[in-house]
Amino acid sequence: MVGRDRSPRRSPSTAEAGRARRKRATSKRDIPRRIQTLPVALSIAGSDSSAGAGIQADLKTFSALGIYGLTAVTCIVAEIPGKVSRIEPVSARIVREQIEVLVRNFPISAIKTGLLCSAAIISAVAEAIREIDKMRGRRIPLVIDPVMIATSGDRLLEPAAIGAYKDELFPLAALITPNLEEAALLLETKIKERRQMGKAAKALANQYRASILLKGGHLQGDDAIDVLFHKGKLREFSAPFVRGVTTHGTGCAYSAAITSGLALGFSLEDAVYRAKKFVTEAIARHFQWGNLHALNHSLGW
Ligand code: PXL
Repeated sequence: MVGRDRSPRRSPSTAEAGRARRKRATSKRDIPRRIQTLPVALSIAGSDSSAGAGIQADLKTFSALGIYGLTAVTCIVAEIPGKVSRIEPVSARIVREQIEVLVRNFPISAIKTGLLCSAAIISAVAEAIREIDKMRGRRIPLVIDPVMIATSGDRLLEPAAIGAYKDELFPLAALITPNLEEAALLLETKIKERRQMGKAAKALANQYRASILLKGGHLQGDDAIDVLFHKGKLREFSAPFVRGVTTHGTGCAYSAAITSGLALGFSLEDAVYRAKKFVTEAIARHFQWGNLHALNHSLGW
């Protein structure tokens, strides 16, 4: 006589039945297999351990704005918001190689640079970008955030690197996005009032044959006003200045958002307009842990 088979297989427990159901729900057949694609942008920048600036900020911004972000790391910064502890550059050779392998394989629509650390790295980046332009027979949209000094006041770029920026990288840019301090260092003059911003933006645009977005964030007043000099015209972008937030990496998020806009095919003016809105919201809806603040990069366009 054959006895009743009481093996768990024939009479599954509730837990097993649940496991089987979950397995069915995630079986290969149910995963959409349509090819998905996104516009691609590349950030060439430093790593910020606290993830509010640098490549971490760029990647968060790209993701929030519908862009697949790639990175070429230039240096590693050990820091928390407000305090840079140590910076170590990587070799110019590995910076160049990161860019080259990406460019050979991904359909990159736009590039941004952030902290480039040294003259040698700036030269390597400029050489790699000249190669891309030559290969494609046209200029790739390049946004340069000429990061020199952190919001905390810490110097991030070696002084000798300013010459390399001017001679090698700026001439390849579609847009350069200095803040007032950076513009003052580049022009070797002081910019103290709003009235002087237009003139400074024009002077930089003429020197480097690129459009200039001069960010007036740190200037007095209730509004954060930026001036864009593009195709011979000046335009102002203004947003209420959000007080009481210790911002860090605002410039990174701003230039990454502009780069996202260009990768999506927006005009430069439109990309700047929308990026300004994105950054203003990211500040207003920041995250906070005690007195540590961080931008909220997760909001969309
Ligand atoms: O926000 C400027 C900046 C850019 N890039 C990196 C940084 C910082 C500021 O600290 O660490 C990597």
